[in-house]
Amino acid sequence: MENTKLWQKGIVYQIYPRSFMDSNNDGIGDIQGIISKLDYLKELGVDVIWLSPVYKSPNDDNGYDISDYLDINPEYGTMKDMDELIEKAAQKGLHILMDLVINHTSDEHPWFIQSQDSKSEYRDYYIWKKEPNNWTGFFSGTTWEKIGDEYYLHLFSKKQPDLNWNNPKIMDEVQNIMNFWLKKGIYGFRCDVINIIYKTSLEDGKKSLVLTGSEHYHSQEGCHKILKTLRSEVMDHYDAFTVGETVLVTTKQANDLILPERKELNMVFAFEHMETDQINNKWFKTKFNPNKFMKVISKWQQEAYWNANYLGNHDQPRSVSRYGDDQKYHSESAKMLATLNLTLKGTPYIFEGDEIGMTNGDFVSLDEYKDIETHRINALLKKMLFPQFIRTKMIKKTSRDNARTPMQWTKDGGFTQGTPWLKVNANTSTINVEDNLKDSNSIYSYYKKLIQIRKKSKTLINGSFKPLYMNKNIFIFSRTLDNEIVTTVLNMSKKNKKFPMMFTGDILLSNYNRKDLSDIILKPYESILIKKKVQND
Ligand code: ISL
Ligand code: CA
Repeated sequence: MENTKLWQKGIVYQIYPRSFMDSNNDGIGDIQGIISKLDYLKELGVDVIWLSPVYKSPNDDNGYDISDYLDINPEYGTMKDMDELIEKAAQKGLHILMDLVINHTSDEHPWFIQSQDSKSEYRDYYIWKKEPNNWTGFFSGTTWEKIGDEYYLHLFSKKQPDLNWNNPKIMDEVQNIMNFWLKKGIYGFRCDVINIIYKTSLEDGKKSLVLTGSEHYHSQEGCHKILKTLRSEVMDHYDAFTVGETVLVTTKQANDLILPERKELNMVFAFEHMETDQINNKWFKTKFNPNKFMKVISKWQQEAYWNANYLGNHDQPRSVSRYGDDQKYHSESAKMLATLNLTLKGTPYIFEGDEIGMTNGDFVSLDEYKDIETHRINALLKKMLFPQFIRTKMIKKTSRDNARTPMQWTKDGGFTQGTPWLKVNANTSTINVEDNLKDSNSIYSYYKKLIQIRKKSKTLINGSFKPLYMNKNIFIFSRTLDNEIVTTVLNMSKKNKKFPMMFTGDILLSNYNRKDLSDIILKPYESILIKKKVQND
C-alpha cells in the first residue's frame, strides 16, 4: 500500500469538456466551467481528472483533431484558464491527465498545411502515396484523400491525417509537446489509439468487414520502440503516468505494453468487454448478455498485469442504458454497475454523469446528432439501402452522442443559460446533480460511499481477484489480501435470484440497504459488498 502509486489507487474521472459545464453561456462547456466544479469533484472523492482534448481544433471530431498542441481551443478558454485549472486542481489535491492524440493531427495543423507542398520539409510528417491501398477506416469508408497528385492516409476522418512515425522528426515534435505539458505539472496522458500509430507497411490488407489493413499497423514492433523512447526520454523524468487507449488488444498484447519490464505504458483501456453485445462491429448490437460480459471482465482481471477499469466513456453508450436498466431499476442498476467497476482490481475510471446515472440521449431524429462518426455511419447505411427507421434505431443505440449530452446539474439542466451545443436530455428533470446531492439514497451518495470504502481498503486496491460464480446473470468475485476477503455479489438482471452460494461477514454496502445475509433472494440488480476476516492457518 505504501509504495502503491496514486495512479493505481486513485479514482479517475473523465471530463468531456464540451459537455461538462458552460461558464459563459455560449452553449459550449469550457475550462472555467470545470474550475467552478472542482469542489464537486473533490467532494465525490475524485483524485485525477482525465480531460478529453482542449487544444486548438476545428472540432471535426470534437477536439480529437488537433491544430495546435500548445494552445487552447478558444471555445474552451485560454492557456491562462488552463494554467488556472492545473493550479486550482493542485490546491485541492486533484491531478490533471491530458489526452494525447499523436496518431493524427487536424488537417488544419500548420504541419499538414505545409505538408501539402510535395517539396516541403513537412511532406514526410504525414503518409502520402501515389495510389491508395485497400484499407478501410474507423469511421467506415476510404482512408485516402487526394490532394494534388498524391493521396494522404487518414484512418479516421479526412480532416484527421495520420502522422508518419517512420519520420524521426515526429518523435522530436511529440517529445516537445509532452514536455511542454508535463512541465506545467500535469499528471500524465491518456494516449489516443496509441497502438496503431506505427505503420509497418502500406501494403493492401486482408479483406475484412472491419478495418481492412489493420494487420499492417495494429500493435506493431515499431510502436513498442516509440513507446519505450517516450517513456525513457520523457515520462520517467516526471511523477506522471500513461494510460493507452488500445483498440482490439488481447490480454497478451496489453501485457506487452504495460508490464513494468517493458517500460512502455502504465496501463491500457481494453475493448473486449465493450464488444460482447455486438456482431463484428458496434453498429450491429445484440442483446446484452451479462454472463458473456462477466467472463470477459474476469479474464482480464486474471490475465492483465493491471487494468484500467471502465464501463463507459465519450465514445460509448451510457453504461446504465447499455448494461443496466434506465427505466424501472434505474437507481439499483446504476449502483450495481458502480459496485462492479469500483471493486475490480485496477484503476477505476468514472465517466462524467455516471455518478448520477445519466442515460443515453433522448434523440428523436437523425439531424439532432452532432458526432461525425454517427453521420458517416448513417451515410454508409443509407448507401446500403437501410431504411430510415432501422438507421434511426441502430444509431439511437450506439451513437457516441449518447455519452456527450450535457451534464445534468439541475432539474432544468444547469449546464448553460444559452443554447446547448447538443440537446440536454429531458430526464434532467429527475436525473440531476442537485437532487442527488440532497438525497442520501441517491446514486451519487452511493458512489461517494463506495469510493470512500475503496480508498480505505488495501484489499480492494491491492488484493488478488478470484471469480466465485458467473452464471444465470449473477457475478460473484472476491478480492483477498492477507487475512481479509472482500466479496462482491451482483445480480446483473431484473429478476429475483436465489443466492447461489452462502456468505457470512459484514455488509460494507448494499444498494437495497440490506442488513443481513439471511434472506436468500437477490433482488433485481442487487449488489452487496461483504467483508470477512479469515484466520490465517
Ligand atoms: O468509437 C469507438 C468505440 O467503439 C472506437 O472505434 C473509437 O473511435 C476508437 O476507439 C478510437 O477512439 C479515439 O480516437 C478517435 C476519436 O474519435 C475517439 O473519440 C477517441 O476516443 C480518433 O481520435
Ligand atoms: Ca462556454
